[in-house]
Amino acid sequence: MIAILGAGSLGRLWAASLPAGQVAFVARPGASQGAAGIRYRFRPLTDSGTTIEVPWLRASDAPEMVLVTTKAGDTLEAVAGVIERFSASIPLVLFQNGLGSQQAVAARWPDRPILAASTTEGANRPEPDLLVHAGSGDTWVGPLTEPAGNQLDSITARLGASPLRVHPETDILRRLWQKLVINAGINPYTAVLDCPNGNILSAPLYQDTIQDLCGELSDLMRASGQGNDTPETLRQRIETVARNTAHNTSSMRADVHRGRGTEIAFINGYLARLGKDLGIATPVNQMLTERVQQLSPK
Ligand code: NAD
Ligand code: KPL
Repeated sequence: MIAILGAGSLGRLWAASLPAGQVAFVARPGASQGAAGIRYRFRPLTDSGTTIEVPWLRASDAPEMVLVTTKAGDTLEAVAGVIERFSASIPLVLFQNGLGSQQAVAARWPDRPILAASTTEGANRPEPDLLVHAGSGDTWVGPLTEPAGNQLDSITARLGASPLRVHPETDILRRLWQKLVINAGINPYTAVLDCPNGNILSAPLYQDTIQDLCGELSDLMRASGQGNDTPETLRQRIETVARNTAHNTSSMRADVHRGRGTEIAFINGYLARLGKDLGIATPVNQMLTERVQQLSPK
Protein backbone atom coordinates (compact mmCIF):
# COMPACT_ATOMS: atom_id res chain seq x y z
CA MET A 1 0.00 0.00 0.00
CA ILE A 2 1.11 3.54 -0.84
CA ALA A 3 0.15 6.31 1.59
CA ILE A 4 -0.49 9.84 0.33
CA LEU A 5 -0.15 12.86 2.63
CA GLY A 6 -2.04 15.80 1.09
CA ALA A 7 -5.38 14.99 -0.55
CA GLY A 8 -5.30 17.96 -2.93
CA SER A 9 -4.94 18.06 -6.72
CA LEU A 10 -1.65 16.20 -7.09
CA GLY A 11 -2.39 13.71 -4.29
CA ARG A 12 -5.73 12.85 -5.85
CA LEU A 13 -4.11 12.46 -9.28
CA TRP A 14 -1.70 9.88 -7.86
CA ALA A 15 -4.47 8.17 -5.90
CA ALA A 16 -6.56 7.89 -9.07
CA SER A 17 -3.61 6.69 -11.16
CA LEU A 18 -2.09 4.01 -8.93
CA PRO A 19 -3.73 0.55 -8.93
CA ALA A 20 -7.09 0.65 -7.10
CA GLY A 21 -7.07 -0.73 -3.58
CA GLN A 22 -3.37 0.00 -3.05
CA VAL A 23 -3.58 3.62 -1.95
CA ALA A 24 -4.73 5.41 1.22
CA PHE A 25 -4.74 9.05 2.31
CA VAL A 26 -3.03 10.03 5.56
CA ALA A 27 -5.39 12.12 7.69
CA ARG A 28 -4.20 15.18 9.58
CA PRO A 29 -3.40 14.32 13.20
CA GLY A 30 -6.52 14.75 15.31
CA ALA A 31 -8.81 15.19 12.29
CA SER A 32 -12.20 13.59 12.79
CA GLN A 33 -12.72 10.97 10.09
CA GLY A 34 -16.48 10.93 9.69
CA ALA A 35 -16.31 9.01 6.42
CA ALA A 36 -14.30 5.90 5.61
CA GLY A 37 -12.33 7.82 3.03
CA ILE A 38 -12.50 10.40 0.25
CA ARG A 39 -14.72 10.00 -2.79
CA TYR A 40 -14.37 12.21 -5.88
CA ARG A 41 -14.98 12.33 -9.58
CA PHE A 42 -11.91 11.94 -11.79
CA ARG A 43 -11.73 13.38 -15.29
CA PRO A 44 -8.73 11.77 -17.04
CA LEU A 45 -7.02 13.22 -20.10
CA THR A 46 -8.73 10.98 -22.62
CA ASP A 47 -11.21 8.44 -21.20
CA SER A 48 -14.58 9.35 -19.82
CA GLY A 49 -14.78 10.21 -16.15
CA THR A 50 -14.97 7.80 -13.26
CA THR A 51 -15.50 7.90 -9.49
CA ILE A 52 -12.57 7.26 -7.19
CA GLU A 53 -12.78 6.15 -3.56
CA VAL A 54 -9.69 6.26 -1.40
CA PRO A 55 -9.73 5.08 2.22
CA TRP A 56 -7.96 6.78 5.10
CA LEU A 57 -4.81 5.03 6.22
CA ARG A 58 -5.59 2.98 9.34
CA ALA A 59 -3.32 2.76 12.37
CA SER A 60 -2.71 -0.91 11.54
CA ASP A 61 -1.66 -0.23 7.91
CA ALA A 62 2.06 -0.40 7.15
CA PRO A 63 2.57 1.49 3.87
CA GLU A 64 5.57 0.70 1.67
CA MET A 65 6.11 4.42 0.94
CA VAL A 66 4.56 7.83 1.57
CA LEU A 67 3.95 10.36 -1.20
CA VAL A 68 3.93 13.88 0.27
CA THR A 69 1.73 16.15 -1.85
CA THR A 70 1.17 19.13 0.43
CA LYS A 71 2.09 22.67 -0.65
CA ALA A 72 5.71 23.62 0.06
CA GLY A 73 4.82 25.87 3.00
CA ASP A 74 2.82 23.13 4.76
CA THR A 75 5.24 20.28 4.18
CA LEU A 76 7.60 20.32 7.17
CA GLU A 77 4.73 20.60 9.64
CA ALA A 78 2.62 18.01 7.80
CA VAL A 79 5.46 15.48 7.79
CA ALA A 80 6.36 16.20 11.42
CA GLY A 81 2.75 15.55 12.42
CA VAL A 82 2.67 11.99 11.08
CA ILE A 83 6.21 10.69 10.63
CA GLU A 84 6.25 8.73 13.90
CA ARG A 85 3.49 6.53 12.43
CA PHE A 86 5.95 5.18 9.84
CA SER A 87 8.90 2.93 10.53
CA ALA A 88 12.31 4.50 9.91
CA SER A 89 12.90 2.50 6.71
CA ILE A 90 9.75 3.74 4.90
CA PRO A 91 10.66 6.13 2.06
CA LEU A 92 9.03 9.56 1.81
CA VAL A 93 8.74 11.08 -1.68
CA LEU A 94 8.36 14.89 -1.65
CA PHE A 95 6.46 16.40 -4.61
CA GLN A 96 6.72 20.12 -3.80
CA ASN A 97 7.54 22.81 -6.35
CA GLY A 98 10.36 25.24 -5.76
CA LEU A 99 13.24 24.64 -3.36
CA GLY A 100 13.74 24.90 0.37
CA SER A 101 10.97 22.68 1.70
CA GLN A 102 12.68 19.52 0.47
CA GLN A 103 15.99 20.45 2.06
CA ALA A 104 14.21 21.29 5.33
CA VAL A 105 12.65 17.80 5.50
CA ALA A 106 15.89 16.05 4.50
CA ALA A 107 17.89 18.04 7.07
CA ARG A 108 15.45 17.18 9.87
CA TRP A 109 15.36 13.42 9.13
CA PRO A 110 18.74 12.67 7.49
CA ASP A 111 18.63 9.02 8.58
CA ARG A 112 15.34 8.32 6.82
CA PRO A 113 15.03 7.54 3.10
CA ILE A 114 13.79 10.89 1.75
CA LEU A 115 13.38 11.45 -2.00
CA ALA A 116 12.17 14.38 -4.07
CA ALA A 117 10.07 14.31 -7.21
CA SER A 118 9.87 16.91 -9.95
CA THR A 119 6.77 16.59 -12.07
CA THR A 120 5.32 18.29 -15.13
CA GLU A 121 1.92 16.62 -14.70
CA GLY A 122 -0.95 19.08 -14.33
CA ALA A 123 -3.99 18.52 -12.13
CA ASN A 124 -6.62 20.83 -10.69
CA ARG A 125 -9.94 20.83 -8.85
CA PRO A 126 -12.46 23.17 -10.47
CA GLU A 127 -14.98 21.84 -7.92
CA PRO A 128 -14.15 20.34 -4.51
CA ASP A 129 -15.17 16.79 -5.54
CA LEU A 130 -13.87 16.92 -9.13
CA LEU A 131 -10.24 16.17 -10.03
CA VAL A 132 -9.16 17.05 -13.56
CA HIS A 133 -5.98 15.66 -15.08
CA ALA A 134 -5.27 18.78 -17.10
CA GLY A 135 -1.96 17.94 -18.73
CA SER A 136 0.25 14.88 -19.08
CA GLY A 137 3.91 15.16 -18.23
CA ASP A 138 6.88 13.36 -16.75
CA THR A 139 7.92 12.74 -13.17
CA TRP A 140 11.53 12.36 -12.07
CA VAL A 141 12.31 10.90 -8.66
CA GLY A 142 15.67 11.04 -6.93
CA PRO A 143 17.27 10.63 -3.51
CA LEU A 144 17.86 13.50 -1.09
CA THR A 145 19.24 11.53 1.85
CA GLU A 146 21.84 8.80 1.85
CA PRO A 147 19.49 5.93 2.88
CA ALA A 148 17.24 6.70 -0.13
CA GLY A 149 19.92 5.90 -2.69
CA ASN A 150 19.45 2.15 -2.86
CA GLN A 151 15.64 2.39 -3.00
CA LEU A 152 15.43 4.57 -6.11
CA ASP A 153 14.83 1.83 -8.68
CA SER A 154 12.21 -0.02 -6.64
CA ILE A 155 10.31 3.21 -5.86
CA THR A 156 10.36 4.32 -9.48
CA ALA A 157 9.15 0.91 -10.63
CA ARG A 158 6.34 0.92 -8.07
CA LEU A 159 5.14 4.40 -9.09
CA GLY A 160 5.56 3.39 -12.73
CA ALA A 161 2.77 0.83 -12.21
CA SER A 162 0.50 3.82 -12.88
CA PRO A 163 -0.10 5.25 -16.37
CA LEU A 164 2.01 8.27 -15.33
CA ARG A 165 5.55 8.38 -16.74
CA VAL A 166 8.10 8.06 -13.93
CA HIS A 167 11.90 8.15 -14.29
CA PRO A 168 14.73 7.62 -11.80
CA GLU A 169 17.00 10.67 -11.46
CA THR A 170 20.21 10.48 -9.50
CA ASP A 171 20.68 14.28 -9.65
CA ILE A 172 17.22 15.40 -8.60
CA LEU A 173 18.52 18.78 -7.40
CA ARG A 174 19.39 19.61 -11.02
CA ARG A 175 15.81 18.81 -12.11
CA LEU A 176 14.36 20.86 -9.26
CA TRP A 177 16.56 23.81 -10.26
CA GLN A 178 15.46 23.55 -13.90
CA LYS A 179 11.81 23.73 -12.86
CA LEU A 180 12.59 26.48 -10.34
CA VAL A 181 13.95 28.68 -13.14
CA ILE A 182 10.73 28.25 -15.14
CA ASN A 183 8.50 28.91 -12.13
CA ALA A 184 10.60 31.93 -11.06
CA GLY A 185 10.31 33.43 -14.54
CA ILE A 186 6.59 32.84 -15.09
CA ASN A 187 4.58 32.40 -11.89
CA PRO A 188 5.14 35.74 -10.11
CA TYR A 189 4.53 37.75 -13.29
CA THR A 190 1.22 35.95 -13.91
CA ALA A 191 0.15 36.60 -10.33
CA VAL A 192 1.12 40.28 -10.28
CA LEU A 193 -0.25 40.95 -13.77
CA ASP A 194 -3.26 38.65 -13.20
CA CYS A 195 -2.96 37.12 -16.65
CA PRO A 196 -2.47 33.72 -18.34
CA ASN A 197 1.11 32.55 -18.83
CA GLY A 198 1.49 33.69 -22.44
CA ASN A 199 0.35 37.26 -21.77
CA ILE A 200 3.31 38.08 -19.54
CA LEU A 201 5.62 38.19 -22.57
CA SER A 202 4.27 41.50 -23.89
CA ALA A 203 3.83 43.16 -20.48
CA PRO A 204 6.15 46.08 -19.61
CA LEU A 205 6.84 44.67 -16.09
CA TYR A 206 8.14 41.46 -17.67
CA GLN A 207 10.05 43.11 -20.50
CA ASP A 208 11.71 45.59 -18.15
CA THR A 209 12.93 42.99 -15.63
CA ILE A 210 13.30 39.56 -17.27
CA GLN A 211 16.87 40.08 -18.48
CA ASP A 212 18.03 41.11 -15.00
CA LEU A 213 16.04 38.27 -13.42
CA CYS A 214 17.79 35.79 -15.73
CA GLY A 215 21.14 37.35 -14.81
CA GLU A 216 20.36 36.72 -11.13
CA LEU A 217 19.29 33.14 -11.89
CA SER A 218 22.43 32.49 -13.92
CA ASP A 219 24.70 33.86 -11.15
CA LEU A 220 22.89 31.87 -8.44
CA MET A 221 23.06 28.64 -10.45
CA ARG A 222 26.76 29.01 -11.14
CA ALA A 223 27.50 29.75 -7.48
CA SER A 224 25.39 26.72 -6.45
CA GLY A 225 27.20 24.30 -8.79
CA GLN A 226 24.22 24.15 -11.15
CA GLY A 227 26.07 24.81 -14.41
CA ASN A 228 26.95 27.82 -16.52
CA ASP A 229 23.74 28.56 -18.42
CA THR A 230 23.73 32.12 -19.70
CA PRO A 231 20.92 34.57 -18.93
CA GLU A 232 19.89 34.35 -22.61
CA THR A 233 19.57 30.53 -22.44
CA LEU A 234 17.46 30.74 -19.29
CA ARG A 235 15.26 33.43 -20.82
CA GLN A 236 14.68 31.28 -23.91
CA ARG A 237 13.64 28.34 -21.71
CA ILE A 238 11.22 30.49 -19.72
CA GLU A 239 9.70 31.98 -22.87
CA THR A 240 9.32 28.60 -24.59
CA VAL A 241 7.30 27.31 -21.62
CA ALA A 242 5.28 30.55 -21.42
CA ARG A 243 4.37 30.16 -25.13
CA ASN A 244 3.63 26.41 -24.83
CA THR A 245 1.34 27.06 -21.85
CA ALA A 246 0.09 30.42 -23.12
CA HIS A 247 -3.55 29.91 -22.09
CA ASN A 248 -2.79 28.32 -18.66
CA THR A 249 -3.50 29.96 -15.36
CA SER A 250 -0.31 29.36 -13.35
CA SER A 251 -0.57 27.70 -9.94
CA MET A 252 0.47 31.00 -8.29
CA ARG A 253 -2.20 33.05 -10.04
CA ALA A 254 -4.75 30.34 -9.13
CA ASP A 255 -3.69 30.50 -5.46
CA VAL A 256 -4.11 34.28 -5.42
CA HIS A 257 -7.55 33.98 -7.05
CA ARG A 258 -8.62 31.51 -4.35
CA GLY A 259 -7.30 33.72 -1.56
CA ARG A 260 -4.75 31.06 -0.57
CA GLY A 261 -1.10 31.42 0.33
CA THR A 262 1.24 31.06 -2.64
CA GLU A 263 4.56 29.18 -2.93
CA ILE A 264 6.48 32.43 -3.61
CA ALA A 265 8.67 31.87 -0.50
CA PHE A 266 9.96 28.65 -2.12
CA ILE A 267 10.45 30.13 -5.61
CA ASN A 268 11.67 33.75 -5.92
CA GLY A 269 11.78 34.07 -2.12
CA TYR A 270 14.10 31.06 -1.92
CA LEU A 271 16.33 32.62 -4.60
CA ALA A 272 16.46 35.97 -2.77
CA ARG A 273 17.45 34.23 0.48
CA LEU A 274 20.07 32.17 -1.34
CA GLY A 275 21.45 35.38 -2.86
CA LYS A 276 21.89 36.86 0.62
CA ASP A 277 23.74 33.73 1.77
CA LEU A 278 26.00 33.74 -1.29
CA GLY A 279 26.58 37.50 -1.46
CA ILE A 280 24.79 37.79 -4.83
CA ALA A 281 22.42 40.73 -5.35
CA THR A 282 18.88 39.62 -6.29
CA PRO A 283 16.77 42.80 -6.54
CA VAL A 284 14.35 41.41 -9.13
CA ASN A 285 13.67 38.21 -7.15
CA GLN A 286 13.20 40.38 -4.05
CA MET A 287 10.83 42.76 -5.84
CA LEU A 288 8.73 39.91 -7.31
CA THR A 289 8.57 38.19 -3.90
CA GLU A 290 7.30 41.36 -2.22
CA ARG A 291 4.78 42.10 -4.98
CA VAL A 292 3.29 38.59 -4.73
CA GLN A 293 3.30 38.66 -0.91
CA GLN A 294 1.18 41.82 -1.09
CA LEU A 295 -1.44 39.86 -3.06
CA SER A 296 -1.93 36.83 -0.80
CA PRO A 297 -2.46 36.11 2.89
CA LYS A 298 0.97 34.52 3.54
P1 NAD B 1 -3.29 21.43 -3.14
O1 NAD B 1 -3.40 22.66 -2.33
O2 NAD B 1 -4.36 21.10 -4.12
O3 NAD B 1 -3.12 20.16 -2.19
C1 NAD B 1 -2.42 20.18 -0.98
C2 NAD B 1 -3.24 19.40 0.03
O4 NAD B 1 -2.49 19.22 1.20
C3 NAD B 1 -4.54 20.12 0.44
O5 NAD B 1 -5.63 19.24 0.28
C4 NAD B 1 -4.33 20.42 1.92
O6 NAD B 1 -5.52 20.38 2.68
C5 NAD B 1 -3.38 19.28 2.30
N1 NAD B 1 -2.64 19.50 3.54
C6 NAD B 1 -2.04 20.64 3.99
N2 NAD B 1 -1.49 20.42 5.20
C7 NAD B 1 -1.75 19.12 5.53
C8 NAD B 1 -1.46 18.31 6.66
N3 NAD B 1 -0.78 18.80 7.71
N4 NAD B 1 -1.85 17.02 6.65
C9 NAD B 1 -2.54 16.52 5.61
N5 NAD B 1 -2.87 17.25 4.50
C10 NAD B 1 -2.47 18.53 4.48
O7 NAD B 1 -1.89 21.52 -3.90
P2 NAD B 1 -1.43 20.69 -5.19
O8 NAD B 1 -1.80 21.43 -6.42
O9 NAD B 1 -1.84 19.28 -5.05
O10 NAD B 1 0.15 20.83 -5.06
C11 NAD B 1 0.89 20.13 -4.08
C12 NAD B 1 2.38 20.35 -4.38
O11 NAD B 1 2.67 19.76 -5.66
C13 NAD B 1 2.75 21.83 -4.51
O12 NAD B 1 4.05 22.03 -4.04
C14 NAD B 1 2.73 22.07 -6.01
O13 NAD B 1 3.54 23.13 -6.43
C15 NAD B 1 3.24 20.73 -6.52
N6 NAD B 1 2.80 20.45 -7.89
C16 NAD B 1 1.47 20.44 -8.19
C17 NAD B 1 1.08 20.16 -9.50
C18 NAD B 1 -0.37 20.14 -9.91
O14 NAD B 1 -0.64 19.93 -11.10
N7 NAD B 1 -1.33 20.32 -9.02
C19 NAD B 1 2.07 19.93 -10.49
C20 NAD B 1 3.42 19.97 -10.12
C21 NAD B 1 3.78 20.21 -8.80
O1 KPL C 1 4.48 24.96 -13.30
C1 KPL C 1 3.79 25.88 -13.65
C2 KPL C 1 2.86 26.44 -12.63
O2 KPL C 1 1.82 26.99 -12.98
O3 KPL C 1 3.20 26.31 -11.44
C3 KPL C 1 3.90 26.46 -15.06
C4 KPL C 1 5.06 25.78 -15.78
C5 KPL C 1 4.15 27.94 -14.99
C6 KPL C 1 2.69 26.14 -15.90
O4 KPL C 1 1.56 26.88 -15.56
